[in-house]
Amino acid sequence: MGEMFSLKGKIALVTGASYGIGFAIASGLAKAGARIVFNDISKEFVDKGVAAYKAAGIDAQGYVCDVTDEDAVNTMVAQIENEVGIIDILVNNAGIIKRVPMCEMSAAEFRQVIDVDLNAPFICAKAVIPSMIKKGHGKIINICSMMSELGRETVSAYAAAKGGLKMLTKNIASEYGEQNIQCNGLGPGYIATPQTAPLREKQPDGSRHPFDNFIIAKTPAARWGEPDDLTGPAVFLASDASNFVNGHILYVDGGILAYIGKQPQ
Ligand code: NAP
Ligand code: GCO
Repeated sequence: MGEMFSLKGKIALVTGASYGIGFAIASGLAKAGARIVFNDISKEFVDKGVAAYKAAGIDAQGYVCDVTDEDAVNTMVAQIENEVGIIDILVNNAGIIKRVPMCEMSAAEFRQVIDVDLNAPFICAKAVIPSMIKKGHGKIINICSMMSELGRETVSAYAAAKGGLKMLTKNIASEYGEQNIQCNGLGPGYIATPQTAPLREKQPDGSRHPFDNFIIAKTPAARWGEPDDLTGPAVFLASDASNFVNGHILYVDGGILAYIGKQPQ
């Protein structure tokens, strides 16, 4: 059974993985035997990431690359194939969010979120699929969201992107399943990372942020997720254990999507 979850001999590219969810997922894939390559948008963060992986006992290779830049992504993938080998596993993790009421959000801001959270996964998947086909297998994992299923105030661009990412996942699964490429989504709930730090900030009186209390009430597990909560599901979707799972969004949300929420006391 262990072999089924082994990633020995596999090369995994995790985008935007200097820290946060990407770092945790990459670390989990490494523990399962994968060779890790990752990118970030700045050399400073790539260098910090390489040091952090090293401190965790992981020999990760970092590349500076803006995932919205198709030429840069194609150059990075060619460099990885030349220096490390063909990418077996792609995790489209890099992402941004802008929390702005829709009617106050500029079209440029909306487009920027769509560019990173939806166009970039398309660009990165398109860059790795040809070699996966030649190799005879591939795994693509798109990091979706609660906002792939639900809306909320101020996150219109992000929800549109993550909803689109759910359908891009299903479409890649449909178009390349015959070439033994499985494309699935991982849908984290509310996870404690820099991206959600503003939603968890202590109030001036030392009390919890109202949104923090809201999420605790909406989550059966009554806690925020940790990035490490995602590593097991990620290894499953990256391994042979999921070879007949395709086009599925695996929500790792502590039960948020199943729960109406705790009745206010
Ligand atoms: P994060 O802490 O903000 O980290 C995002 C990472 O993506 C950073 O390393 C960032 O690099 C990188 N990035 C952003 N734009 C990029 C670009 N154009 N090119 C390359 N790298 C880029 O976010 P996170 O919480 O770890 O989230 C990671 C993924 O999970 C995102 O797709 C997010 O939407 C999704 N997600 C998060 C949660 C949550 O509750 N945290 C829940 C569901 C889904 P820089 O720091 O250099 O900009
Ligand atoms: C927000 C949060 C969420 C999480 C995540 C939930 O402002 O609502 O940032 O969007 O990041 O996507 O799954």
